[in-house]
Amino acid sequence: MGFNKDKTRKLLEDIDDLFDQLPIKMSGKHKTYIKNAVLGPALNEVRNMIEESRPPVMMIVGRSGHGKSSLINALVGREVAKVNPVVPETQGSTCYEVPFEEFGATWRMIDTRGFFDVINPKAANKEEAEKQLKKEILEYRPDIFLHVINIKEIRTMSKDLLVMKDIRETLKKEDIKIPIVTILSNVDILGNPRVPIEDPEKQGQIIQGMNYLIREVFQIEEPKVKFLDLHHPSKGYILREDHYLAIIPLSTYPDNLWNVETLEEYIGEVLPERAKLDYLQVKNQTAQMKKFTTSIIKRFSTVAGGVGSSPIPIADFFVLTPLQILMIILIGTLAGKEMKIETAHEYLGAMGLNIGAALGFRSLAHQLTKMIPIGGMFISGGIASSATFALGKSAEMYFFHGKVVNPKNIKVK
Ligand SMILES: Nc1nc2c(ncn2[C@@H]2O[C@H](COP(=O)(O)OP(=O)(O)O)[C@@H](O)[C@H]2O)c(=O)[nH]1
Ligand SMILES: [Mg+2]
Repeated sequence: MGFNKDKTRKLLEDIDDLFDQLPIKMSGKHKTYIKNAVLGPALNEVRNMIEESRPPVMMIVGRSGHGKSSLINALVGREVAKVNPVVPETQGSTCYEVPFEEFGATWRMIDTRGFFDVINPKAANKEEAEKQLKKEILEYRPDIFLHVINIKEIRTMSKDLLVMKDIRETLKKEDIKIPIVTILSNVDILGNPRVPIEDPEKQGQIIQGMNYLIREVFQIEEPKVKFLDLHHPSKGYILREDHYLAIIPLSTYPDNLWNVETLEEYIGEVLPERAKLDYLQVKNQTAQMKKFTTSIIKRFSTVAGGVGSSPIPIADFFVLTPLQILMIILIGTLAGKEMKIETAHEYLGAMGLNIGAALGFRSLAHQLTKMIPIGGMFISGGIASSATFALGKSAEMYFFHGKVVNPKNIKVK
């Protein structure tokens, strides 16, 4: 699974070779023209998507003992940061490079250990704290801040929250928009620890905690606040006018995890495009992944449409097949399949085509043309584009939802 960079390069080379091997009846000059006009842009698109993708960088701030390490472990799904029941004395940030080998992905988690602890709660050395944090921000360039606050202590944390608010505003002036999520940890031990988190009274306490923050600390009017989950207000708030500030209550206690998935989804939505691939592959979020798929299908159909509008009359649908095979494999990979030719085999087999196990790229191309509705003598841009679009949608239904729908039965607007 996953978009390993080496595998991607190899696949793109194979696709390029495939085009040269196809028995297309046209002169070398025309063939080169079509290759540059059709395959070139698609290969570049994929190359950019993969080459430019980079690990997401998440910076975790908050006082010692409030649950930073526990949060890192809950997000990553295994223990990477040491959880300390006793407040440690060491200071300074730790950057965890977290590999997910099975997905070919990496995350960068920065634990700003004890950073806020230098602020004396009585003396107002807010400035010093801000200066230090800004230095680290410039060093690590985080995509998101996760500010962890033990929900039981929110009433004494307004200084820390305002430091974050200030930092956010300074950055905004420089046109740097880094989302901040205020995490309210330890909701499981709010009130009576024995009572389940779903208990109405506990839910009420969670909501009270969030309301306190928006009213008293951030001083936001309630109409500007939206629920992250419409049916469960306790799962978190987000600022309606400014998508980049959210409050999410959590329990990261390993035996009693609660609401971590709301945070995971929110992160998936707000990360910059380049950092999304490494994040979403690990978190396997179908909704967000489908956005990638949608844009790939659109791009590839547009590129295919270029065939029909080329000055050379083309009677051969073969010219489109390398592009389409690549598209099928990409969609499969986004849905968690391996990035290799077998993924395209699997799809065509599911569509009822007789695909032998040992078939190579060329035979695959032959089979593929059987699925494409051919409209007339020459390929028009419209047909090339809509056939590619329908094929992409069909592959999406298959890989993401396990549905077998022939592209011929897909209506293209
Ligand atoms: N019950 C409960 N305990 C938590 C939660 N988050 C952290 N803890 C505990 O609080 C202590 C400090 O947590 P840790 O993650 O090391 O905090 P850090 O100092 O901010 O990194 C540990 O004993 C954790 O097990 C939570 O959501 N619920
Ligand atoms: Mg820690």
